[in-house]
Amino acid sequence: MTDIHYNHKEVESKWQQKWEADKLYRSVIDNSRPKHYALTMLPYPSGDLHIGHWYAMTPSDARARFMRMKGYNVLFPMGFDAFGLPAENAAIKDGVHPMKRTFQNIERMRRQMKSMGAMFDWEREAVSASPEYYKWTEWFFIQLYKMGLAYRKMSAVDWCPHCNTTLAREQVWGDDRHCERCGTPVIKKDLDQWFFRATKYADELLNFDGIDWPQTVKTLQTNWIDRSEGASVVFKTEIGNHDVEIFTTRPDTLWGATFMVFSPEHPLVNEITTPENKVAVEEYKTQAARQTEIQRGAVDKEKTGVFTGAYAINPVNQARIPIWIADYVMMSYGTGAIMAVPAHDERDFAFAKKYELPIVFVIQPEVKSDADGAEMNAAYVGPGVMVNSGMLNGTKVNTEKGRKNPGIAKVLDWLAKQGIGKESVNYRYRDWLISRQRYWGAPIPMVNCEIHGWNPVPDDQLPVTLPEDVEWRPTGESPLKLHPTWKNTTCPVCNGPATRETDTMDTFMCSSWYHLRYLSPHYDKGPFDPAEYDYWMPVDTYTGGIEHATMHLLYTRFFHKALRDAGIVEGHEPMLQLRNQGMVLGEDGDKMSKSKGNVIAPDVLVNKYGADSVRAYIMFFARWEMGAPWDSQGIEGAVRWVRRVWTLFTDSPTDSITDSRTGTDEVRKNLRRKVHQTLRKVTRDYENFEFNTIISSLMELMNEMYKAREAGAAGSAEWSEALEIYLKMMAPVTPHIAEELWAHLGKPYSIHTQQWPIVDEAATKEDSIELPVQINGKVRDRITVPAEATEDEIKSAALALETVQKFLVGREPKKVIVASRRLVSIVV
Ligand code: ANZ
Repeated sequence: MTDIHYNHKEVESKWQQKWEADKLYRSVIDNSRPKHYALTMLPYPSGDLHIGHWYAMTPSDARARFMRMKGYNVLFPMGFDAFGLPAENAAIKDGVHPMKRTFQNIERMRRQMKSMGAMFDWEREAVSASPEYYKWTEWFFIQLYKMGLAYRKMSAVDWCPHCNTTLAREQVWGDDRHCERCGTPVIKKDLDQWFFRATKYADELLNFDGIDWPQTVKTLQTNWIDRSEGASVVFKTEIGNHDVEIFTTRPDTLWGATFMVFSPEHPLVNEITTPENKVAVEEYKTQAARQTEIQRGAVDKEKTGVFTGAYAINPVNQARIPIWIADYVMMSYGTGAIMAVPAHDERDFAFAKKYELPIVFVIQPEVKSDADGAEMNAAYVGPGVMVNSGMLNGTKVNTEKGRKNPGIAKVLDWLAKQGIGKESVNYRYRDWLISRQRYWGAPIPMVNCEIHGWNPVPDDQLPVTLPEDVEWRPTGESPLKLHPTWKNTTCPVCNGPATRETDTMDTFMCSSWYHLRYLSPHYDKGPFDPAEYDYWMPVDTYTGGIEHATMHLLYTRFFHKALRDAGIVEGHEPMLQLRNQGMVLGEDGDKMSKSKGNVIAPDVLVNKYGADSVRAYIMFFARWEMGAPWDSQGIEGAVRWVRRVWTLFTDSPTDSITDSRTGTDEVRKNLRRKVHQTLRKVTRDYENFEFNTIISSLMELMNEMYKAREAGAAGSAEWSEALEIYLKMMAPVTPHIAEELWAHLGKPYSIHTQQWPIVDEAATKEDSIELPVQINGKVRDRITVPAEATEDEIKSAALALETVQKFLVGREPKKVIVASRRLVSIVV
């Protein structure tokens, strides 16, 4: 086996088979060891594992292996997020059943994943499209329904005309609002839909206490939820006396509201519009519907709108103000109607200027004494004093939001006392739209009866399984609806004829709880085995892409909180620590895509270089959280490292011999120092997910070991220790070759169950230290002193320097300071 040439194919397949046969990566409850649940995002079974999967998974695997060697009982599971549109779109295109395609793809990808040599515990594999999984997805839906967290509502939804389905807000991308999956521009459509009341948890989701998540993800979620404090105030229409509620962040400007603007979709528009304005209003509504919200909301967009002919009464001063409709007011935010304060809001200002509406100044800057609406050429948005505001004149307002602003707090109290308005918080965050008009998803387990309305399917009838005999037609209706019999059932209340919900669930529902299914993927008395839950949860480290920040990573937090309130899970958060990897780009620096022809296929690389080299290169070529363009030349460096390690180990004496051939004391001591210094650094790097510097440290140590061997160190105890520590440090990165060389050293199988070596701090100490010497704050020289030198010894060594003597010219220095043994500072 001490081949000169390293045969990666033979070595890797040999160990993969042995590890599998020995169940080396099987994770079971073990109360004698601390547990570590390492979770990495599960793939969609697209059919081929791409380099991005490797980039996400193999460093996560290395980290999990490191934790295992550190003494943790590690759970590192893998599965497939197997429902979803692509399989169904493909079925429509070429007729292959999504179930067949999906399970074939899984088969293939599982094989590819095994080639990574990762420590996945395949006995815990969970596949969201299997009935034993989606039974519990359905069951969870019912639990949320029973808690009042699932409800049905008619609403205008985002609709992809190509995929023929509704999309959640998160699945609508870009300024042009296109479908996340197929790129088609999204339109609005009215449909009866199921929602989860995620907004109930909006405030709690803004709280990240107790979890170690990247600031970027926390910021993205915070901005996504977009909490905004203000007031809701009711205006009355002059005719019809309708209540119109508005949301404003500036209740202090109420006296400056000189008109109202309704969203063109506002339900009162038809009623209040006077006959002579009907035509113009209808025309305007039609053209507004053609635009996206982003286009409509752009600050610099030319403001347009039409007068409805109706008026409202401003409740603070009884002013009669006109009601307009304009597309810059969105039905999806606040109440869909605003009070317009042109003097202090830029959009309202532009609108008032264009349509010659009055501008009333109500916040006076403290410095600039006289300003008048008519002369303003921009809205004033700064701090100041309330004027033209009746009783509240003189109130100072700063630019803080909500109650934190004493002026606004005063206004809010006044409004409440007068019964005009109340404090209110508004979120951009919406309830989660669950319904999809598709086949390949978990059925929504609800039944509708003419007498008893909607009721959940009884537990003993779960899962509601998908029928296999369906027809593929892109009709906009789910094939479940077109199926001749599937939807017919009986009412759980009266047993009379009833129909099933034919929509399926958003696949993000399946991935919101997969970490729980891994605990016991075949358990049938509940979604998970409570004993497994108690031992393994919560997830200790979660790794995956940041692109999920406002989707999966937010859904799963909401879902956990809902399950907590249902008494199903414990704790406030499902995943304690999150780390995001960056992206591997094509060699051209662009995102990899088939159409650009810049896709790197891991299978080809594994075949050519071996999994260990691919893993090592992936960890080496970029800071993990940053990512970088792929570099086909660069991988040769990793390959060379692996080969040189092989040679170093197979081409050196391994037995301890204690004669003159083992190098000088100096050589052996230096080797040991370097080994333990590297170990300290590498340990820290594994802990911090700094994979690239692990590899560079190992490369550096290897060079030192070659030098030490030249100097005769091979065969010494220090040499043996170096070999052993070296293999342990590389084992998480390159598990196969490490196992092979471990066996070559005659050590007991398996290296992956060995304890992580402990740093001998004493051995890491340098013999001497070098310090810069400053004179009057400027570095003028350096000194080298023995590592154990005292402060006084360092001082006299510094003062003895020729450079220092020149500066002193015979005088005594004013001050000599040795700053934490790092720097000598002399003041002359
Ligand atoms: C009067 C006012 C005066 C406002 C002023 C601002 C400045 P954020 O911070 O994003 O929550 N608004 C409310 N609903 C709207 C809708 N559906 N479409 C477009 N605009 C809407 O913004 C809240 C502010 O945005 C609200 O406060 C309202 O304008 C506007 F000097 O009310 B404001």
